[in-house]
Amino acid sequence: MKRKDRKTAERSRRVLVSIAGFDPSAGAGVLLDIGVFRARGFRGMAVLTGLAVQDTRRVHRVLALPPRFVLSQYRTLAEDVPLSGIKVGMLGSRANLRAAARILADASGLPRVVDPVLRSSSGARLLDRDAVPAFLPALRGRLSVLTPNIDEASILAGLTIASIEDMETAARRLADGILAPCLVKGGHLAGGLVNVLFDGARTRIYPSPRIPRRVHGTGCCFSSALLASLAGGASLDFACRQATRFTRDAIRNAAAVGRGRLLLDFRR
Ligand code: PXL
Repeated sequence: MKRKDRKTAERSRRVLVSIAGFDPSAGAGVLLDIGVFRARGFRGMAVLTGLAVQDTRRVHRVLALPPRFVLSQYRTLAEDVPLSGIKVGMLGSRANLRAAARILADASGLPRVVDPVLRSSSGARLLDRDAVPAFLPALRGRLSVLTPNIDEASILAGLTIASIEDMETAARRLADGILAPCLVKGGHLAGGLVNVLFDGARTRIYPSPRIPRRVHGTGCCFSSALLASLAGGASLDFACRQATRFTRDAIRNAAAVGRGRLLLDFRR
């Protein structure tokens, strides 16, 4: 077997797990995450935190699963399968935030990307209100990188974000709060699109052309692609560059499948 083929075969046996919600349209949540892991050469598995009633237009309802069930799904899987990285997305409830904190502490040797999902693109609440103030303290010291969008960064850091400088301030504040790097995704800011990373020492900026298309799932896509790069051995800087590009391409390839938002697509 050629060296490149052997490397591909080795990677496809490696497993990344998404701890997140179920979107039946596969536009976001664990189905999308597994698609990204696959496109980046990894096998994907999932631990469900909740279920949505959802189409491409909006989220109609969300049901959070019991935290013991979430923990049990993870621990059963992790005892059997060697995992190469963890991504946390929608959690639904404060109890599931605590469950995720325990899972992340158990997996301290692995790359762990946390996407602090608060609302869907259509505005539905995906984390109970009482869990929001508990979010940073619960995960402090238990992750490799946090990936909020502008709205999430603004709520979690407690400031209004209207510029790239504000994004930097929020990234710093959040990084201090969780004791890990923070990348603020700029997709929802007017003007040019940039992602802003504060890695604990310095700020880095990742520009990307804005593609004016009504999509959803870009947050899930970015955080999953970031995890795949980190699990593949990339530096945080290079992983952020790769994930920015991967997400841009997924938006470019997005297709109108239902009557609502476009669904992302990936090329291998
Ligand atoms: O895009 C955020 C998100 C995450 N997870 C699930 C979702 C959504 C948005 O709709 O449904 C399950």
